[in-house]
Amino acid sequence: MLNIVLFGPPGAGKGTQSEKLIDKYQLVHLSTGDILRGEIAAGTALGLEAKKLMDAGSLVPDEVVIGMISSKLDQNKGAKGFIFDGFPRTAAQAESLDKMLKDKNTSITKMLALEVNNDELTKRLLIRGKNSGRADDQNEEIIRNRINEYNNKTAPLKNYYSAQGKFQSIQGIGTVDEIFESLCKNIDAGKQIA
Ligand code: B4P
Repeated sequence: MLNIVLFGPPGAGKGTQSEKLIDKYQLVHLSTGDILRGEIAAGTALGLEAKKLMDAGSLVPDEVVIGMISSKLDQNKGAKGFIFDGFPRTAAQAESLDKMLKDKNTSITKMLALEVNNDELTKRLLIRGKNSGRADDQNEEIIRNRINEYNNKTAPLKNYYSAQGKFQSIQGIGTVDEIFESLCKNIDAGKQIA
């Protein structure tokens, strides 16, 4: 199986690149952000709880997102592989993901980290906020909180995957197609070795 963690700060292009990667490699796209927004749209109790945290730019509790990913893995037993987009975001999530995949006799192939500076991230998210209506893209203070959450809780996962020899940094500034090409080169190089 090809299991890719697409990593990066908010606005780095994870969602944008995931859409292209699932098409090319026929993978199942698991975005915890999208699943949570689906819960909000459906008006579930989980969605109502998550909305308060998401609107403030804070992370949703680990047990909530781990449970969501676990059931999605069970629902996609025949998949050729997965793109994990926005998950894991904490050490506890990364450890749980490793355990869940091990139980299914598979593992993460690679963690590809899109690198984008804070000024560019803020610019992209404010532009998206104008059209998307997403509360967490509307003002700089919330965006700053999301970037801080990323730096404090999520960025350390680079070390977690480096220790497993799976971390790869990717330049996240450029055109969508240029970045896609870098990601594909990296995935394809890994496939030749495996
Ligand atoms: P996400 O939905 O993951 O939100 P995101 O980080 O903003 O998405 P992404 O990074 O994919 O955006 P993209 O670059 O594609 O999470 C939202 C919230 O959900 C979190 O804050 C948290 O509260 C909660 N949550 C989700 N997962 C969680 C977890 N595991 N644990 C706890 N809480 C969790 O797009 C950004 C913009 O940039 C777009 O407008 C795009 O068009 C543009 N763009 C993309 N590539 C570009 C390029 N090359 N050049 C210029 N612009 C580009």
